[in-house]
Amino acid sequence: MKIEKKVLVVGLGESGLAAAKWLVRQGSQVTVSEVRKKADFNKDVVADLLRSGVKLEFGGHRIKSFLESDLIVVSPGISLDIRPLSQARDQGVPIIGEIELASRYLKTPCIAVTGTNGKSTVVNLIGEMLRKGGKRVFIGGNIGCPLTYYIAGEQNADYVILEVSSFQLDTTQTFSPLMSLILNISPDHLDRYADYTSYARSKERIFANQGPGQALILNDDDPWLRKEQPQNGPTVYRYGLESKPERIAALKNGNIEAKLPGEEMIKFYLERFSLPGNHNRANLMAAIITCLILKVPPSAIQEAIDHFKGLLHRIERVDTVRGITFYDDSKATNIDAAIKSIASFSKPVVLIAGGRDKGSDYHPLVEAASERVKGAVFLGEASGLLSAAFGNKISWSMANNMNHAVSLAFNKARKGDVVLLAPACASFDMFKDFAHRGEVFKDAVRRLKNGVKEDS
Ligand code: UMA
Repeated sequence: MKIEKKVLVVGLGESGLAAAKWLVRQGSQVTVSEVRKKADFNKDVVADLLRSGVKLEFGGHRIKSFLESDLIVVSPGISLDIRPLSQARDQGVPIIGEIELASRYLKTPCIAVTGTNGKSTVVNLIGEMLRKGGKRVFIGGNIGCPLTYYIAGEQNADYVILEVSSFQLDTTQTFSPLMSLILNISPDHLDRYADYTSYARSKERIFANQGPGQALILNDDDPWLRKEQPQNGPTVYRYGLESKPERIAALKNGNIEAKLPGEEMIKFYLERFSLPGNHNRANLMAAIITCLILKVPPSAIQEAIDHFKGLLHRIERVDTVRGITFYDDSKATNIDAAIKSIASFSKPVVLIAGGRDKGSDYHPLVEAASERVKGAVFLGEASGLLSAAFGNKISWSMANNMNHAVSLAFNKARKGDVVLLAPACASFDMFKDFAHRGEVFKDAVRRLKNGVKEDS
């Protein structure tokens, strides 16, 4: 495939760096445009890029560079509405993302997973099932490793399993995975999208270029996804908690039963499945269907179910202090994830929430909290919005930092209770990312434990 001559890479994060390095090796004239200053970047990375021939423009976007390019590769975290991009678009300069760029050169069959919540868990579940079935996999995309790093190598996996965000899907044009999965669509990133419908439409782009012979796997319990009927497109497979004729998989007596059309029903046992909540059982169904379609032996799938360890910062048990157990669900960065997180516990919960608001409506969280949440601690930029939404429904306090939040939550809890960090917000107001927030939370729990004399 022909590679464009003058390419502008916008943003020098993970995806921009990967794209710039690969493009320059293919012979493109690459310029990187980045709002931050040169001093904010690792010296070796900058020197390496300059040595390879990449031109670097730091400290702001120069419109001229955008207008003079043959192609713009924009990073997912950058709004497509910034002026230089809209001007370039108006002048007909093609704008794509790193996933679109890399997928044009991808030779390995691709399984793409999107959804508001659960993407990383499902990507890893599918990865484990395929590995247990003897296949080699590459896992990447929004989960952290840009797809470009894979196409830059030998491309020697049997399957590429890609986590794709709505931001990444906004800049796809020809991306057409062998299998695509949409796990759920609940309001998120409403600071970037006009409304929920635009956000949901962005998720639907995952199957926009799929056709016969390709698969689309949908959570039938999700009201938006239930209505999805692609015309002349991929084969659709639906799953949900309750058994229904149109569903390929459902729960039955605490286990999962799955039956592909024309094949025998297969039962998967969940006694050893370590992830809590029905939302994780639904996530598991999505992974099971994917692997059954790929003819992974059911015994390998069951083995992966039995041994799958949850991911960090996703309802991760941290420790127990004086009979109060702390859980880190820092990855619950939106309302729906926080609601599902709370619903995973049968014990009384003290909730720690807050962070950077994403234009969310917090009232559904208040409603869900009324059943199990006995107290709350709010933190970060959104704490005012949260306290206004919660009003006098439950007792809440405001914290200045994570140590303070953990100690306030500990004081509100009693033996047998759970303290849950499920922020319902982004982390970028106080932390580098959700993982950093989770680590700071775990550290605060450790400090608390060290400072508290345990009952004998
Ligand atoms: N920048 C500009 N101009 C702007 C705004 C930003 O130049 O107007 C620069 C920033 O200064 C920064 C760079 O752009 O240097 C950042 O680009 P980016 O935010 O796209 O970050 P990357 O490091 O490229 O990471 C992206 C994904 N980030 C986002 O979508 C926000 C990562 O997902 C992903 O792992 C990575 O590509 C590899 O594919 C993270 C994420 O938070 C985990 N995703 C969101 C989520 O899961 O909710 C969607």
